[in-house]
Amino acid sequence: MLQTLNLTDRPFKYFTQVDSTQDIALGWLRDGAEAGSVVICDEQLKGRGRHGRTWHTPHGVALALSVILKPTLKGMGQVTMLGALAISDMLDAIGADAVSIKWPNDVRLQGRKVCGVLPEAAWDGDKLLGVALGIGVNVRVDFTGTELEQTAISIEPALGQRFDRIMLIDVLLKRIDFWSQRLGTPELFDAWKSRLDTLGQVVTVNGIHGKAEAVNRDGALLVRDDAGILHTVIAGDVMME
Ligand code: BT5
Repeated sequence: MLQTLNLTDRPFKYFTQVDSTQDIALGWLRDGAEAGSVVICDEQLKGRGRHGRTWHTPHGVALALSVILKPTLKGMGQVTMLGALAISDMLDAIGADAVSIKWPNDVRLQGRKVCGVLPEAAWDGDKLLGVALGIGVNVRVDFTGTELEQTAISIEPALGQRFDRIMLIDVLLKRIDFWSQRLGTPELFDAWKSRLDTLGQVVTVNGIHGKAEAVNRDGALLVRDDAGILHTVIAGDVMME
C-alpha cells in the first residue's frame, strides 16, 4: 500500500497502476523534471526490460520505480552500475547475504534475479535531457508455476521475513542519491566491480564462449575465448556454466 508514501524531499508521482513507470518518467523529463524526481507504482501492465522484453510487476508485491538522473555524458556509462549498486546496498541494509551483480544489470540473491535495472535516456537533438533509471525489485512476487520459477527470487521468501515496501524505497532512494553524487568516479566503478559474480567464470555471451576476465572502465566485459582471443562485450546476456 504505497498510498501512505510521503516523499517530502523530492518531486514524485505515484500510481496504483500504470503501463510502465519509464514512460511517465521519460515524458516528465521532457517536461523539465528535476534530478532526483521519482515515479513509483503498485503495478505495471507493460513493465519492460531491455530489448523490448517484459518485466513482471503484479499488484502490490514488488517495487517498480523510475528515478530521474541528470548525469554528464561521462557519467552516463555508469548509470546501470549505479542502479545495481544501490539495490545491492539496500539488500545489504536489510540483512540479505549472497547478494551479487551479474554483468551487466541483474542483481541476484542466492544466485537468482531479484531485481532488474533499465536506464533509458531522453534527448533534445544532441542534448542529453537526462536518464530515467528504471528499477524493478521482487519483494513478495510468487513465481510458482511461471517460466521464471527457476531463475527469479523475491526478498521476503529468501529472507523469511516481511518488509515494508515504503521502507525499502526509502533506503533505496538514499543509496541512489549517494551514488549519484559519485557518478563517473573510480569509487563507483570499483564498488560495482567488486560485487560482480561474473568475473573469473566460464561464460557464453553473444556467441562467444570463454572466460570472463575483466571489465573495463566503460563497464564492458572482456571475455577471452577458447582460442585465446580477447573480446570486448558492450552489451549482451551472459550464460554462466
Ligand atoms: C531488466 O531487463 O532486467 C530490466 C528490468 C527493469 C524493470 C523496471 S520496473 C520499473 C521500470 N519500468 C519499466 O517498465 N521497467 C523498469 P532484462 O535484463 O532484459 O531482463 C528481462 C528478463 O528478466 C525477462 O525477459 C524475464 O526473463 C526476466 N524477468 C521478467 N520479470 C522478472 C521479475 N519480476 N523477476 C526476475 N526476472 C524477471
